[in-house]
Amino acid sequence: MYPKEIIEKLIKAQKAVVLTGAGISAESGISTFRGTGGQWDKVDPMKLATPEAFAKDPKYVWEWYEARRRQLREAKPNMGHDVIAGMEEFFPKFTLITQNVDRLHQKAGSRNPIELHGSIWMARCAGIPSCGEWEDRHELVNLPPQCPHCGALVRPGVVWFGEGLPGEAWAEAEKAALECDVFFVIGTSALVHPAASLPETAIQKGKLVIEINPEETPLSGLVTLSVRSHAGPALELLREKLLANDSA
Ligand code: BJW
Ligand code: ZN
Repeated sequence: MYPKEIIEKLIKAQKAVVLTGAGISAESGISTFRGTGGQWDKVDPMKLATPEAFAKDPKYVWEWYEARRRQLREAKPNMGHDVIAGMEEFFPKFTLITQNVDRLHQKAGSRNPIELHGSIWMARCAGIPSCGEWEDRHELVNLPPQCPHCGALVRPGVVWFGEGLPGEAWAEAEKAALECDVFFVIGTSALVHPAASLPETAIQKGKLVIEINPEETPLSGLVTLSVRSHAGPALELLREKLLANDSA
């Protein structure tokens, strides 16, 4: 699965970046968005993951996120999350970038992941214009609450289609992609931009790019190594190989 020369390069790498998508949480029982069994087989993303959808039917959108929060409260990180958390100790400089809003990386012990698409555990004022109020949202409530500051509705603190990514998070992610020695892209269909442009940048810059995904993606033919496997077992094997070689 991992050629010897790749392992040797990884042992020497100083700066590593990991970009994750919904597939990393699949082994924790959380559905991905696209593909068979994905959430968007059952529901239309344009009726749920856009500001227009929330404006039209805030209750419907809120209930979908509430159902996901309910499921996530019980979810546990899996082997993939654990190995990625351990990479912080292995590589001298390590940056975790995630598109996921579930915070399972943090539950596994990753210290400071860059959340490109926000967090389902945050909420913010949906007023037009917004008063800018943000809040932690762990308590489950069936209806979108009102902003304590201005009285407008509160919306999930995630990034929907057509919305810009958090500026600081994006700048940090781009910088990490430009400066890294190795870029891992794990469990993402690589269809959603601008997140998918990060591995594309790393590829263009001639970095070592390793994809882990049981399915082919638009990146598969372009990366240095495409590991066609589920993230948990592939990352567990990688950890074994790195630790064995590191102490050899
Ligand atoms: C496993 C596995 C296992 C299974 N192990 N793997 C350039 C070109 C075309 C379009 C655009 C473009 N630039 C911008 C756009 C528009 C749009 C976009 O990208 N659209 C495309 C889909 C066509 N992008 C945006 O709108 C973004 N904003 C933006 O560009 O702002 C600038 C702007 C502003 C104003 C006007 C114009 C521009 C924002 C994107 C926000 C995405 N939000 C969502 C919802 C978040 C909230 C929520 O969770 O509800 O983010 S959409 C959804 O997709 C979610 C994800 O983070 C994101 C990515 O999905 P991901 O993680 O890749 O999951 P899947 O399901 O797609 O794939 C799972 C993978 O796992 C699969 O490959 C499986 O094989 C694999 N897998 N089991 C490992 N065990
Ligand atoms: Zn407000």
